[in-house]
Amino acid sequence: DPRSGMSYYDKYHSLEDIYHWLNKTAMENPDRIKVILIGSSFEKRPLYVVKLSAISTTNTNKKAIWLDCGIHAREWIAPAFCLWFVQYSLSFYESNRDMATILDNMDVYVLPVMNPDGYKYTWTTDRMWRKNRSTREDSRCAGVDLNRNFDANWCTEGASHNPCSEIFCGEFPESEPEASAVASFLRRHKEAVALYVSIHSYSQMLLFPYSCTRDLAENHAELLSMAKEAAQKIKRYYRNNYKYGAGAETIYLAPGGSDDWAYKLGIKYSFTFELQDRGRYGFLLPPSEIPRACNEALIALKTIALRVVER
Ligand code: ING
Ligand code: ZN
Repeated sequence: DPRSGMSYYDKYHSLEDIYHWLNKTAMENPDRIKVILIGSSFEKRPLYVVKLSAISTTNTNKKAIWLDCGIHAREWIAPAFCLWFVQYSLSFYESNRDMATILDNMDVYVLPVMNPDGYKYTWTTDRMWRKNRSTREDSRCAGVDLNRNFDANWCTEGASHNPCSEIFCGEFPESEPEASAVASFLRRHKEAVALYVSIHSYSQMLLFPYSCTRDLAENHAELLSMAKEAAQKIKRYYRNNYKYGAGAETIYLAPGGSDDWAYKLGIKYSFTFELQDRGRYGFLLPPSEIPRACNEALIALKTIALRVVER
């Protein structure tokens, strides 16, 4: 509705809308965007990744950023951020120095909806659904927690073997097609991918490995200083507080998460952002809060990406 004064990016969109947006955005920006099909979901929906690049590619062996959103179905602000980020990158490459520095040095792979079946289900049936929608013969409960399905201390304390649990880890690591598609893509591109970022909500935190153990990551001090700088910038520009730290000590023990797995694969800069809010609306963050929530995440991502470029 043009009278509302809101843009496409200030709203939540259905899965069909997002697929349409992706197609349209790719068609309108053939020199900047490539769409890559990395696999399909349990219900056979395509998993599309947007590869964002600078137009002039004089830099041959470029590094890359991986960004995924919507691993958990009900966290609607996450896909909204991925769309926001793609649009921002396309619009502000020319005018924003930081964005130019990042894109001149790194391509960005964006997976806007990692869990399309679950996302669809939150629009049609159960707004508070978290997992994917896979089924199994031995249980009437559907769904695996995709952020417990990766091979990082898989299904130890902080995950469950019970299919009815919200944190069900699945039959085995990467049993789910969505997790397997992401893991396979990252294994194929691990030489290039220098920064892994996964977007969740809610609780306003910038997390990094490990979540699957209380041990500290080998470059813990560096990850901590990056997350701290990002949190300080959010506070300075948006007057909002984000906690930061290793997952296990900052939020809870959670094995099988994607950021821990990516870290163990060798991607030494690996983060999970928990966007707004801190519980007032929780997963039901109103659309009016999308711009601010996305700008906060954007400033954190830019801060950390710049540090990775400059390292
Ligand atoms: N939080 C994450 C979850 O999967 C997390 C926290 C981060 C776990 C990193 C593992 C690794 O539980 C939400 N809100 O989903
Ligand atoms: Zn989540």
